[in-house]
Amino acid sequence: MMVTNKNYYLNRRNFLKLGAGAMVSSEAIANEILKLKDLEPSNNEYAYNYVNFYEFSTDKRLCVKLAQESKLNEEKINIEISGLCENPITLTDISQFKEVNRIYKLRCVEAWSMNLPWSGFELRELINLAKPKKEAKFIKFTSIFNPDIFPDQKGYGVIDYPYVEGLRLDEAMHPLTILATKLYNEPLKAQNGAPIRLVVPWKYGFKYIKSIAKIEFTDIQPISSWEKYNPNEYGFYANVNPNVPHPRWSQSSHRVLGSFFKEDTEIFNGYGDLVSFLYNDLDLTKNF
Ligand SMILES: Nc1nc2c(c(=O)[nH]1)N[C@H]1C(S)=C(S)[C@@H](COP(=O)(O)O)O[C@H]1N2
Ligand SMILES: [Mo]
Repeated sequence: MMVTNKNYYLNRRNFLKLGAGAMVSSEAIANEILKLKDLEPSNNEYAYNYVNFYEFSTDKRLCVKLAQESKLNEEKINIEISGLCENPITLTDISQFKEVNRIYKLRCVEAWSMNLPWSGFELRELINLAKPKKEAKFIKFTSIFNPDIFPDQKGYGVIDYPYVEGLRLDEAMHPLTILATKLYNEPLKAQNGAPIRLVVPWKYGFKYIKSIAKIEFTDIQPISSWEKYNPNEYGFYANVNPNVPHPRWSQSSHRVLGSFFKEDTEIFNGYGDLVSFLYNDLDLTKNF
């Protein structure tokens, strides 16, 4: 069965209040987001075995084996939150945040997708706790750096480590953006970014930074690992966009893992009704 994204529709008027930052917990948005649950999760064999985690390996299956045998399994949540905020903290206890369960479509830049049932909490809860200063415009995320855990961090890696990602503060405050600690109702497996990782469903999968160790509020746009690796191929925004091809392949359609069929790729991965207001002033062709 092919899953479509037509399961939700947004009351735009109520949502725009969110854009203005006034009503962050609008009931209308909460209801729309709850409807996302109508998406049917892919068979979990894909999420568990078809994995991108370069710190272990570029080979999708080998990195699963290496992750399962690694010391990453012993890591507890420990995120240093710093930079331009009033309340820098080390986050170890997430019980203070409301647990949310979200089934989202993940669209990888490599042109495949799967539907994943995440549990975690909205990133904006953590941001509100940290109290960003006025000058803070971006959030920079950094993965764990530990060569005893990650073989590709010994010597020269395939990409520069630690893995870094970033969001604009308003993207990070969006209620669709979550930090996930569980997948398929189980604590994140090592290969999926234990103990805690980012999920931003309207962006390509490489934004979903795994095994987060650090979160910083900044006034300048962070340079993400893939952007640094090749800025012509991987931009900062990484919004799913069928109209902007990757220099080496089309992004107009993708393979749905577990299905024989290809599916047309939708702008913002089908979440445009909920997020397009964030980009009214942006040329999406230049800011890909
Ligand atoms: N630290 C880190 N995070 C990462 C990656 C990585 O190599 N290292 N790969 C990214 C890519 S390209 C994708 S598609 C998703 C894949 O997440 P999954 O393997 O849990 O499905 O994680 C992203 N997060
Ligand atoms: Mo990816």
